[in-house]
Amino acid sequence: MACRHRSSTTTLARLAKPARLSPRLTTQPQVQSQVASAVRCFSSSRPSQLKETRCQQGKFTSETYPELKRDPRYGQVTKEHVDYFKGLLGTESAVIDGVTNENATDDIEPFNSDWMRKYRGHCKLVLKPSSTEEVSKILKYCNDNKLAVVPQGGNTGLVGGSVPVFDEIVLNMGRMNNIIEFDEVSGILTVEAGAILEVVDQFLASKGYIFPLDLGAKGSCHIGGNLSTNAGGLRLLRYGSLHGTTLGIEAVLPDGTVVDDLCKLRKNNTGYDIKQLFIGSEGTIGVITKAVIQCPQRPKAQNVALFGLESYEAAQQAFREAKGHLSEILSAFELMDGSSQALVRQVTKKNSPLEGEYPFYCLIETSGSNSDHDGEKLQTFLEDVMEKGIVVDGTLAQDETQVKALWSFREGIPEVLSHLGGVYKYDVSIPLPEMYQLVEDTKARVEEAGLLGDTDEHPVRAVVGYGHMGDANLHLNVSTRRYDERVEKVLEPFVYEWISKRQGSISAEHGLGLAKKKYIGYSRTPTMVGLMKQLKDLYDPNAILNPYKYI
Ligand code: FAD
Ligand code: 2HG
Ligand code: ZN
Repeated sequence: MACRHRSSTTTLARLAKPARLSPRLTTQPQVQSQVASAVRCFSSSRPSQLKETRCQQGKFTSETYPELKRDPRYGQVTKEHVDYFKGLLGTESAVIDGVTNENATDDIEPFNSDWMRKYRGHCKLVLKPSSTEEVSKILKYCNDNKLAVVPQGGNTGLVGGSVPVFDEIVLNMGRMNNIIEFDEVSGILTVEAGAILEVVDQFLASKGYIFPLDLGAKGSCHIGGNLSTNAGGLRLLRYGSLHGTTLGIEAVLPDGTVVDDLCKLRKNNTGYDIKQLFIGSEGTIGVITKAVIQCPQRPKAQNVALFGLESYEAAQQAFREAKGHLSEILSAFELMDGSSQALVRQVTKKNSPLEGEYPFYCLIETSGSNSDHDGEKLQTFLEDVMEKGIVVDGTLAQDETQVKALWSFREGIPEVLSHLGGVYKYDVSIPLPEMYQLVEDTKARVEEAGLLGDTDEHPVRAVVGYGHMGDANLHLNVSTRRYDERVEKVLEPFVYEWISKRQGSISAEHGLGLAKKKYIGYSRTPTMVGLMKQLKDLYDPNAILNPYKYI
């Protein structure tokens, strides 16, 4: 796909120390006068393509966590129920029936297991509605018959929230994938919840707009899933959170009530902003069926640079300088540590884009409307950080292929780690000065416990840190050869206590799901948790939606 139209280029010849830039990629920033579609209009991490290489799906969640018991309040799904759903949804493909058909197990398995292959349910019935009316009828019937339901989007969630624990029905939104309306003047998009993020973004690209969220799972995740997790992603720094860019929502409550708040106004101060409750509630109070999103103009000029740095301190200085020099055109500031990059190189067999190896790397993206202006700003920034010795080595993408290549060293990390075995993931917000210390302290703890090593008897292969430094959001990933209870015990609640002591958040962007069910109290006061429970009881008095998860 042709993503970039090149016009003039400005060189980095004025750089004080151009020789320090890697010779493998050229020293000219990519600038262009017009970009018709996404600069990164690819999905480097299409989860569905990778499953074969990952660790085999093992235990059921109910075996891993024997303390979780099936709630006897819920009914068992029977043939009679299945007949009702088949009558309602009509086509065969809309109902995957493992209740009356024993041969359906293989078809149901992808809906039962999560992307990490860590959580696995016992669901026997998958429903795929094609309209809000069908969602409403399904939920009403389930509520009346006390059948538990797990709403599911692209199933790329990383906290075990998108798959059942026991025999909950999976309500998969994949058939509700229409782009309903787009206003080319205001940039306001109305879309069904099951539309895939990348597909929506490509549509917007054809209109000169961009979706305000971008993340590595874009080839699979749904807009409804993005809203339900309040996903943050790679450009939150620039476009803000979905709490700000979502103008309207349509959702169905567990009793079948359709909440139509498909507001297309930027300003609407008429009482409580109820739609915000659905954003980030992880399918526990309603099923999102449609959304209205304010989409920004697609940037005409985009540049990506990758730097090597000697310390975390230098990374912080580089961020400060980047904000100072690049301000409104800075669209991403990502951090990767040397260990994460070593694993990327090991698995992908790709050469580093820089000459040497560094303890830290930063990826910077700028997005603007005037290529000459952006090029100039970037050049001054680069000169500055190199002259000051903040950045030791750096490289600037020159064309779309290089842009993709540089991003792949960041976006590819989760995929590479999952290829190597199990991963204990901690997605946390910590004030920047102490952010990376968590990785070092965790590594020391795992080492002390004798769990980290190069040989097979050590369950832990590496402790790595990377993430959205521009948002003070760290991804601490403990890469293992296999999931091992001893590792989890060493990590939890240690990591959560560490974060709580620093007033951080135990879930920056992925949500709580099942993984952090027990730990919400490390980031929320009893009063806040109590208010959440009240809301849950109000919206879902029979607790049929996404049970056993954080609330
Ligand atoms: P699912 O995984 O299917 O569901 C997630 C949760 O939302 C579940 O609790 C589910 O019950 C609920 N849900 C889904 N759809 C609906 C609906 N229509 N109504 C109500 N509830 C619903 N996340 C980030 O924030 N930033 C990143 O940068 C990022 N990068 C990722 C990279 C990779 C390679 C992977 C695998 C994941 C990444 N994620 C990231 C996590 C994940 O992609 C996001 O959380 C995403 O928003 C989930 O969308 P989904 O459609 O896959 O939802
Ligand atoms: C990312 O930023 C995602 O790449 C995934 O949020 C992080 O896998 C993780 O821990
Ligand atoms: Zn992330």
